[in-house]
Amino acid sequence: MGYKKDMSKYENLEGWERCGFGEQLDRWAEKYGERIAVTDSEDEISYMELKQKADCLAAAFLRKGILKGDKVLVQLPNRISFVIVFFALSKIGAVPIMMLPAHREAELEGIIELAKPAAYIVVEKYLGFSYVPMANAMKEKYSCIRHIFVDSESGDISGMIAETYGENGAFPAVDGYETAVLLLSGGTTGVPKLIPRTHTDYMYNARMSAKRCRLDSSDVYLASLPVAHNFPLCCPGLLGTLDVGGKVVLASATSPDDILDAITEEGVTITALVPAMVTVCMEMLEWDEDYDISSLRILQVGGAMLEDSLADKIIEEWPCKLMQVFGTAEGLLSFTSPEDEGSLIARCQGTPVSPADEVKIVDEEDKAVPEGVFGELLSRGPYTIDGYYMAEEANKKSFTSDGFYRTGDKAMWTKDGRLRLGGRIKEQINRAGEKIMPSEIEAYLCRHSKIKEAAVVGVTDETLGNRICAFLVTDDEAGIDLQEIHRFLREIGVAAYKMPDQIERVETWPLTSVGKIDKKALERMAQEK
Ligand code: J2J
Repeated sequence: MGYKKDMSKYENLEGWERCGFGEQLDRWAEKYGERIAVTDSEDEISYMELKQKADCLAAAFLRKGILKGDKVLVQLPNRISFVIVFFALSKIGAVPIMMLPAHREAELEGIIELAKPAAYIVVEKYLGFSYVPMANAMKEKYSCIRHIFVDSESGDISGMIAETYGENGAFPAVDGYETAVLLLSGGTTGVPKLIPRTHTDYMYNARMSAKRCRLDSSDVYLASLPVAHNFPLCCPGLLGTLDVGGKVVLASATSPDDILDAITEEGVTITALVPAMVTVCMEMLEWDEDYDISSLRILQVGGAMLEDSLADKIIEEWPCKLMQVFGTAEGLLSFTSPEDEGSLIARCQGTPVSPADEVKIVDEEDKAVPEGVFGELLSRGPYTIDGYYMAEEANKKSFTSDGFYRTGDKAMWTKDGRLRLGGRIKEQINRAGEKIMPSEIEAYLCRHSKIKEAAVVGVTDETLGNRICAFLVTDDEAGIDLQEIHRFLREIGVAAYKMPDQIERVETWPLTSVGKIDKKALERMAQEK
């Protein structure tokens, strides 16, 4: 056992509250009543209704045998049912695992083997994909999954809510220091990792983010990234907006027209995007003048390196404040402030959102580096985890002995005391904000009969940040093309965002002085093609 965080250390912090999300929702319902809490492309729901429906669904989950502490895979897109499910599970102390709609069998299997979920909640169909056969196959293969609940027009979730309507279930007591949610980590190794966040630390995360954004009940927050991601869920996202009595708009897909339509129609005041999305939205705005984004107060941009030139362009062209957001699902958040000068916002990722965040930037020997020098960013604090879920070995690598999380990111302190990120130290591909472990893709590729060896690298790409390039040693003269690789990866159930964008065949590997595959050399080779 490594370092264990002492939660009592944080009890005097403003915004720190030992309370579950279920109880938070009850208070919000009392305070904000009939105000609209959430809208999606089909419906809207008030705070009071949200509480009532979450109560009904919680009672139904209990009745079906979901117990406190059970893990539940949740794979729902951005729609109101996601929010009801989240709070219903919170109310009974069951723990949602935040799968993305893009995940397929390969990702699910890793997570199921790790967390042994008791149930799996899926949408019936989304973006042309039917989830029920996949869910059934998982239930068939893994006996831990006792239930599948389907969110459909006619189906389970709404039926379960209707069935228990008006029932006032007694729910198990939930302590704020218990795990509220398991988030997925981008990770740097081949094994999937889950991030356990407690009710208290996650609410604190939302509140400190909301405070930095000066969020209040007049705000309309647009979630266009998949809301299972930490950024739109809690930074301040859905949870931070509900806490202040604002309105959350859930966009059903992350496309520029959906985003710009929602901003125009809903009077959105704040939204969160990854740099790649900002670029396409700007292109769209250039040739379609019907959009009106004048309601925007803050545009949060994070999840991947924001080029200086794009930051300057946003500041010049968007009618709102740019907020640079450096975030990790493991905890640490660092944002610029709405009051900062534009020139400063454009060149840094601000300061940690909590006064109790401890941040260190260190060299290879874990010694602090001076201002202006890049090193690895480490963090510890009230809402940063002290370990991944059930991952003792991985934790030894990802945390220092005194509990600092090693982000694997290169960062420096600027002369005005701000953080500036400078890319990755540890291997990880960041494709339009989605994190991809090269070793995971390499393992999938090696399952193909024609592929003998594979090395995957992230290559700098103007729109995506990184594109995925796979170098292959094959035993087939005729070779293998990108289409065949995609078909194969789809067949074995790999999420679409992990598909290589480029493949290159090699006969031999360039090697480093210690005899490892020289990935820097591969990156250069891929770039030149
Ligand atoms: C460079 N790299 C960044 C930034 C994250 C808000 C925003 C993003 C995430 C997120 C999040 C970056 N510049 N501004 O959880 O709440 C890269 C770093 C980091 C990794 C974390 C949030 N903002 N990154 O992206 O857990 O490499 O969280 O370590 O998915 O994204 O990824 P993730």
